[in-house]
Amino acid sequence: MIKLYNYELSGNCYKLRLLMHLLGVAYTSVAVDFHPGREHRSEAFLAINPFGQLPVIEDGDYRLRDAQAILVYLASRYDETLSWFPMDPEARGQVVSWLAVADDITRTASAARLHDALGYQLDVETARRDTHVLFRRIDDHLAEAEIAGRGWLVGNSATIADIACFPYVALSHEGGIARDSYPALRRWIERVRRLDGFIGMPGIFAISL
Ligand SMILES: N[C@@H](CCC(=O)N[C@@H](CS)C(=O)NCC(=O)O)C(=O)O
Repeated sequence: MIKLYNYELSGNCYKLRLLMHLLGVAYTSVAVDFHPGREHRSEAFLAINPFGQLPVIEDGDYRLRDAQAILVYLASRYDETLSWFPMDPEARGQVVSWLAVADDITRTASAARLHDALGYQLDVETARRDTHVLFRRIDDHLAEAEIAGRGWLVGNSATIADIACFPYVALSHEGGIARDSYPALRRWIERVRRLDGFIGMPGIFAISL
């Protein structure tokens, strides 16, 4: 069974829990005391991931770090529908371009949240300003997609691009970043929350249908 090195409040860990639920993939969690214990910097954890970051998974003898890489792995290995990481070369390229945006969202919106929620010392104003630049671009992209009759970052159905970008967008208020000016972004959040098999996390609540 897959083993996830996990911190419940981490959006990067949550995106993996979410995809595994959506795919119906069983997993066990190993709790890592990210805060306040800083266990991700312990010698024992650095032996698992020398980059000192969560998340990490182990699937049998195979170990993989980096949330976006793990989404690619999980979809490629366990998605029988081939829809979460589509095979079409153009769609696949677009999905990967959004996985890179997900990392930008971690560097900005997640940083602001770490500042506000966990007291990290960092330049929160810059993090918030850069988040708004990203949110404006994502909102514009989603608004254009809606006009073309689509509701997702890539194509006509949800992909790992949506799962990768979703958590820290939906948690942005915890970093003092309002989403009032981004109506298409807000509608997209609701669509993700309505996915069959969706689970929430603290700060992101599942809709009871
Ligand atoms: N690109 C990495 C970023 C992961 C990341 O920033 N993880 C956070 C927890 S959510 C972390 O471990 N931060 C500690 C650090 O970077 O020192 C990924 O997507 O997995």
